[in-house]
Amino acid sequence: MERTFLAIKPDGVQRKLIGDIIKRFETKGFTLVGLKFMSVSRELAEQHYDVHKERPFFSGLVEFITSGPIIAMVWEGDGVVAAARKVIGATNPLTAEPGTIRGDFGVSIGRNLIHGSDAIETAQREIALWFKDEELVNWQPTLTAWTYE
Ligand code: DAT
Ligand code: MG
Repeated sequence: MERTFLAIKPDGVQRKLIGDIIKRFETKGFTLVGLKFMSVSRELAEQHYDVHKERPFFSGLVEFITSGPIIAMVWEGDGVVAAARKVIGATNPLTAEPGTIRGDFGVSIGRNLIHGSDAIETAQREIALWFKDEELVNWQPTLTAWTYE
């Protein structure tokens, strides 16, 4: 079963949007398999954003993600990587569609509330970076048959 890594960034936590954000993935039909409320070390932040290390906004990204607690999560389901990106919306909240998390709750690109893996291989790398195997829970919700045909 496909899995993706999602993280509610410090702005989402500070603005008390944790419940609203998680609810969208639950009601969509995806399954939570890992969750932790945590501070992010500079080292972990730099590894997570390694792909952006040459970009001018890299240091700002690292500063921001380490500026307050975050919620790190792994979600599971058919097509969850691409579907979660759609639920999240475009990188810039100003152009993100209404109905998406960023479109409904954000304005600035540097305060876009949530991270989501952009591809299956990225998800595998990010899940391994953020979670130990024993922190992930293998389970099947009893309602699965009412969500999956
Ligand atoms: P996404 O988070 O939609 O996957 P990304 O991986 O391209 O977007 O960039 C990672 C984060 O970096 C993004 O959530 C916000 C920030 N960012 C991206 N482009 C930026 C830009 N042009 N100026 C400032 N911050 C930017
Ligand atoms: Mg990205």
